[in-house]
Amino acid sequence: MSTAQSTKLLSPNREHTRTGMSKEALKQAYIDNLFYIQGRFREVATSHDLYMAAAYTVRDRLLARWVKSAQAFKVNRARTVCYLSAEFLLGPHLANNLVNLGITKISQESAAELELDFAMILEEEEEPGLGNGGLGRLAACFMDSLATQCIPAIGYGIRYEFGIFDQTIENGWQVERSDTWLRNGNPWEIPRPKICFPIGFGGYTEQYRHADGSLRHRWLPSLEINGVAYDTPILGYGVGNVNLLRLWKAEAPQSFDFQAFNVGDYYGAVHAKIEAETISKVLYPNDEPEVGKELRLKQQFFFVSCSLQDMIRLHLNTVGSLDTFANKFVAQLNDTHPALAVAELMRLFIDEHGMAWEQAWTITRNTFCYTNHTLLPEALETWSVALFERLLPRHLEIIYLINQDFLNQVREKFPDDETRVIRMSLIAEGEQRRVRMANLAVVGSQAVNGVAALHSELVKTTLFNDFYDLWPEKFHNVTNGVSPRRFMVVSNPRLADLISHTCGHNDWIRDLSLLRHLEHHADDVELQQRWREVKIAAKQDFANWLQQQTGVVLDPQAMFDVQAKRLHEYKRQHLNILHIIRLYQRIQQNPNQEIVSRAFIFGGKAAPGYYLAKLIIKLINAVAEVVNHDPLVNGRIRVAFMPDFNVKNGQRLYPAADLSEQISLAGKEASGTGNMKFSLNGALTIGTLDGANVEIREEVGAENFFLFGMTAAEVTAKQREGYRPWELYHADPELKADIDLINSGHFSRGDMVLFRPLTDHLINHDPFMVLADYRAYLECQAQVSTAWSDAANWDRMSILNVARMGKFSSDRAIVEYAKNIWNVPPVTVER
Ligand code: GPK
Repeated sequence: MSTAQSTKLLSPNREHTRTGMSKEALKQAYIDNLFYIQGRFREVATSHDLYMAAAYTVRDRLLARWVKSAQAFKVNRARTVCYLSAEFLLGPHLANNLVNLGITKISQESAAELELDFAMILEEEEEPGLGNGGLGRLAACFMDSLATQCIPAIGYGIRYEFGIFDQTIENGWQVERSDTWLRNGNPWEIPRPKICFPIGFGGYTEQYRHADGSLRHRWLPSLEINGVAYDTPILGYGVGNVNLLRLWKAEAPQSFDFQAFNVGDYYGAVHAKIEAETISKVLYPNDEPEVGKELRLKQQFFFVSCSLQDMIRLHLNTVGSLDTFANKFVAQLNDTHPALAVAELMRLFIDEHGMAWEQAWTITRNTFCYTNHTLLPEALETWSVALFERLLPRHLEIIYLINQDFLNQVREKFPDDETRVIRMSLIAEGEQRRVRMANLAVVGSQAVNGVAALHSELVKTTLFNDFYDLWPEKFHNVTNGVSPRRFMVVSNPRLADLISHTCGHNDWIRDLSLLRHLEHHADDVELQQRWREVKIAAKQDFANWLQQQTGVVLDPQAMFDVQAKRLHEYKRQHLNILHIIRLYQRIQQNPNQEIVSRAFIFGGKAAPGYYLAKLIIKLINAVAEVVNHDPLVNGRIRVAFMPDFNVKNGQRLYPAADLSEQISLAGKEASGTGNMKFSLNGALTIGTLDGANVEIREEVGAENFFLFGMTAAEVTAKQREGYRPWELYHADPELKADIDLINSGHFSRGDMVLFRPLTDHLINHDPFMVLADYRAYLECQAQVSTAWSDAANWDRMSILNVARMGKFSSDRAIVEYAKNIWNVPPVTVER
């Protein structure tokens, strides 16, 4: 665009550039923003400047709706959901906001007229990676659906300065690099320096006589820091509703260094300031196992206290009394990370607002609901009483009091059952006494839910069986879902267009059950053909990107067999590798056999301290190195590890998959959500009866799902009778040959010890029963290959699969929460 053109665009008679949705208004706004916010004209603008101008253009349009929403919620005194989560794995905002505003097409046209590279501008955005995996991404999908379903909501979390690390692969190993997502600024957030709360740590508690004559407790912390709000608007799809994501940043108070400064310890004072600010510095990068670090507990208390103080402020602003707090708010605890909220709300009510214990407890219990996301024992949070006492002395007192009342209730209902009391206590006794956060969350909540039908059953019958005996009505299931906006419309526009064209409308984007209509067309040869073209095009796009990232070349005609998720033994990426090694050995033995060409694609990060998970990444890359260069294989199988699997790269991958690997040991994956993302993009699933796989299979039909492996009940039975993996290793010659080939150094340039920690562990312990499911997995994979060979039928299955996946929209999940758990009605905001 020439300077003359920009001048022409600056005409006085134009639609309002802050809110206008016409092409002219958008173009005008873009030029203005480039000029007035970035201080650039086109000829000298960097690609980042061009992105920022686009982001601000979109943000203005969000803000108009946001203010309107805030007004509507205030006037209506709307009941509001507060989603408390230590993680929000949002992914890039720009493309999603364009879709939700309904201006993707017109923006593309505007960009073209301004001679801008639209795709390059979208590519420029650095995603906020404020989460690890499924749990954090679920929170982000829920924010999208809350707004889309017009449910007034605030997401509360932490504004980590460094999100999940960036992963690179060097010499086959994972290398972590810090995620500096804020270095170029974040156009989507608005700092609110005046929304700021003091957060205490340490010190002691005492009783005192309050001015009103009552005897009260108070906490005198030894350290106080501030939490400052940073707000991001979250717009719903095709509605006027905008909700608020409010993330807290830790700052030292102004007065912080005053005393130290006066005695001359300026350096020490600055150091203390830095210390305070470390609280929101970095996300802990481990997915399920808890690290139990002091800073992590500080983070949890920090964001919980900020959020509750904010909720109290908001309520007192409009109502003036806390008696109705639980009518105004319902607070969802996303796992136990925010479970301290139970004790903190009690403290705020009692110590700060003079409420009586009984009333405070009733309101607290009516406020909270808790979602459990895992049964893995190593992931269940406990904190040592000693640490608790040092950091949060008043909260420990309150937890003891809650526990006393609670255990009396247990004794009343189950007399003479002290072992039950010991199991249910909020405190685990033993050499080192510990606070059980899950028990605190259950006791302090009115509703507890699991995230898939199987998981919720196991929650009732195993993990929280004692609590289920006491309060059966408290337990619910809400099967997870994913956002069809982000994981279909934004990430796979070709498929979205084909679906809309076939259905004759795009209403399915807000009511995913309407995908059913595709069933009528599953046998339509023309649709099958176009379906296939869409898939091939997505595979080609992905292959191009992957080649540029890794040098590995994939053939889009090959089956893309994909496993992308956090690296964890329970997810069994190593089972997948054993299958690849088996195919490789079969080719070595019989090079001329007919085999189905497959590209095995892996993606996922390992927790930096999880040695075996990192060794599995190394093994994948080692196998890739050999297989990809073997002349006998001759390209018929390819193995690739895509680096840095995050939301942005996931969006490239989901549309390209033919086969989705969901092969966790039954009973271990609470739900899974990647399974839904792949399936909604037309991949067929090979999977165990675990998590939401069970329901996916129910929906798409057993004949369209490749099932293998033990059931959760069989797993338990086998563990009970004694599992002996070494017997399986010796009994199955192919299994033995696969493991032995790893140990021979074949994939490690003769190094025979490199992978021993992994193979020894499999043979001698195998906690996730890889060997037990190995044979069934191979047989199932053979069925997959047979099915693939009938291309038309595969396409038909793929269409049916998508047609029947409507249940797995996060919109459905949010409507269930709103009706069955939260009791929150929608409030529609005019567009
Ligand atoms: C569960 F406990 C946890 C955790 O710390 N992090 C995490 O991502 C996942 N999860 C489960 O592993 C998935 O099965 C589930 O779909 C997801 O949470 C969302 O519920």
